[in-house]
Amino acid sequence: MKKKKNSEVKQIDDHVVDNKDRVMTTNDGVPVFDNNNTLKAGNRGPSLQQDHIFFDKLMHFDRERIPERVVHARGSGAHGTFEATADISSITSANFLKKGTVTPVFVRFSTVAGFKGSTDLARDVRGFSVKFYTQEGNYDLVGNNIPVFFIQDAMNFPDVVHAVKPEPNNEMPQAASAHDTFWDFISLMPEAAHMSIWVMSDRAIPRSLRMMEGFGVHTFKFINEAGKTTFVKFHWKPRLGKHAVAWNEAQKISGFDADFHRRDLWDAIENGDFPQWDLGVQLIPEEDEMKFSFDILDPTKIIPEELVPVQIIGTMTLNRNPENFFAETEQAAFDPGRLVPGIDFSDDPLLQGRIFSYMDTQNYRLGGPNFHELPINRPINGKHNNQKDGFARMDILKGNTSYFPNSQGGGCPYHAMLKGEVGYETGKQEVQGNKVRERSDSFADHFTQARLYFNSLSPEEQDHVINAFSFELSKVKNEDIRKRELAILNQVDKHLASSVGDNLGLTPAKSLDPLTLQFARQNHPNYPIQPKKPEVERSEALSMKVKPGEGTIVSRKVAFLVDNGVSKASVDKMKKALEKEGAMPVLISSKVGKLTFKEGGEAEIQHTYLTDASVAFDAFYTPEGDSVAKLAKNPDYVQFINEGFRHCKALAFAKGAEELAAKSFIEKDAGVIFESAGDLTADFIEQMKQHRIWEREMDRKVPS
Ligand code: HDE
Repeated sequence: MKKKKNSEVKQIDDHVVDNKDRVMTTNDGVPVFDNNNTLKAGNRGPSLQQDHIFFDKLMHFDRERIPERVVHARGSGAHGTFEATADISSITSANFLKKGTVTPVFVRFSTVAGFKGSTDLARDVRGFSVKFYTQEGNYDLVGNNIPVFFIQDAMNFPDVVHAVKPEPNNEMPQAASAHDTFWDFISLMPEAAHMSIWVMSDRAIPRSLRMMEGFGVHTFKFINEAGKTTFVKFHWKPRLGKHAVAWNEAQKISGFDADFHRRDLWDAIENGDFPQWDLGVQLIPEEDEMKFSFDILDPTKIIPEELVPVQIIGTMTLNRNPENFFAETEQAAFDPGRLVPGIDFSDDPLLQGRIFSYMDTQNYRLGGPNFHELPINRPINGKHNNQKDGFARMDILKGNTSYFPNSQGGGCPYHAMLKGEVGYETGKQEVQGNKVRERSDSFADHFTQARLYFNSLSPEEQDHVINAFSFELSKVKNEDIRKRELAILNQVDKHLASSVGDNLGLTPAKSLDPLTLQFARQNHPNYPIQPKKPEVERSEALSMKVKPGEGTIVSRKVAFLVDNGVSKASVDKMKKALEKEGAMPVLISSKVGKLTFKEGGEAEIQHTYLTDASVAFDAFYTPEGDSVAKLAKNPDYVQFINEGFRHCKALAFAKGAEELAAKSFIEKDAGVIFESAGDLTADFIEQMKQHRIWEREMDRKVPS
């Protein structure tokens, strides 16, 4: 793939090592004569202490591992660019947001709870970290794919993480929140109610990293040239729409391809299907800080788009895979404290706690304070200061002055104010108050927005939330915890609580559990506090259901279920139509290698019923031909289409293959397209655009 040489790419390329046509050397560059045999006294004798070449190799190997991230350990990264497309210069002085400016970025998506090698399809929040290499230094927008958080104050962060991670005695379960310690914590923290409904919704099992939204979560501040503050919430809106898999699918994908999301992102970029997101902002004038029924500093709250619309200010395109996972994705150090002029923190107490943690953890994880010098972390505009030494220092500072002020070094590096240049300036803010460990009662309404989210979902999405809570709480062994959580759900929505209760054989209590109340009163002595009337009770933007007439099938994978003797004409007709819409047909047959067509000629098969699973595809097409008789006898084929049906995906059958539907549980139904009944290709594409045919799910489950 042709590489675009922006300054970040150049900075990385300068460090790329290519071993092609090179002799192997030690780490000191000494050519290695024999890389197979250690030095021994006689060819059957003991190894010699003087084998420096072997020690050089083993010493490096022994130290290849670094601590994985304590959270968000599992991640996938990509390079790209961000282009600012709107004039917001009256709101922020941020240089990279000036209309028309193009800035290199590196993005890392992650799950939160699982270890580095865990499955991509865990039910979990996804991290959405973006490093902008701006001309005024690096800016990191370290967000998630869910716009709210479990807790309101940074003090509770290690606790929520300990609760969700595998339990400390037996280190189980991996990458899963369905266990006692997590729900014990959540059921004692009513502030987690809102986020827990998001995590139990389809948002927590995205179809693709390319098909999820991103959120800055906290309220931040924009500062303009005159020093005026505007509060801001950040949103990433995916051009491919927001989509999920079904929970039953997620569990199976985890078995078939634990790298499902990583592979999908990698392949899309390699294929030139560059994923794109628009960056949106919700702007709140400083004077309106206290205007809403909720506190904009509370990270368990969204600002509904109906109240403050999202304005698009730029587009991000990911167009280059890393050369090396460790050097780039693993060593990338993100830090929400890393701001550029024109952007500032708000007083959100969760955000304030993050300002310390990231720098601290990078120092530990990357082995000392010089991690900024790793190619992936270096600012492209250069770093000039008097900091020096430390493990693995790479910059070689010229001259004999490393202090300020100095005269010997010409007073350099000088600070921006001395020459009237732009430097980072914190927005002015009047601050008053006693030193206290307290929480504002404006943070005490824990259920109104949880209800807003649940009410904004379609009936199918609500059903998924109910099923997810039922699954998770069924896995909880302690019945007191189940009851406590049910009581919380009952505060949110009666239907939600009673449906989950039915599945657990429990009747939800009317009020919060005394233990939950006791903990809530530690933060708010008068809890529960009468909530303010919400401005909106439903927000369309929160549902993921595709609206009629919308939707795209770009980059969707369609399984063409074939075998030797399949009709080329029947394959090609559908292939052409799908490729025109940007979808990806994939031929699946009984073995890899050559596939012979009915009309003669061959195709190369890379995917088989053996290696691939129905859950990895978005839709299914069975072409006609002599293959039909073979497929009729192939249980793996029948499993493929049954499962596709169960997961509400579109299925198309060419005229001569229609009888195959009857071999499974599939009948004439929504999203099941028979060529004899209409326009095969157009109908198929129309159904695929909806992402799923959810109506089929409610009452037409089939075994698979
Ligand atoms: Fe993080 N978080 N976090 N977090 N977080 C980390 O930093 C932390 C929070 C998020 O792709 C760690 O480099 C505290 C909210 C992402 O490399 C650590 C608090 C949001 C990533 C850390 C929070 C996030 C991290 C672990 C509460 C959404 C992955 C490794 C006060 C807005 C970054 C690391 C990447 C990673 C601390 C809460 C997002 C320990 C103390 C809220 C996307 O520093």
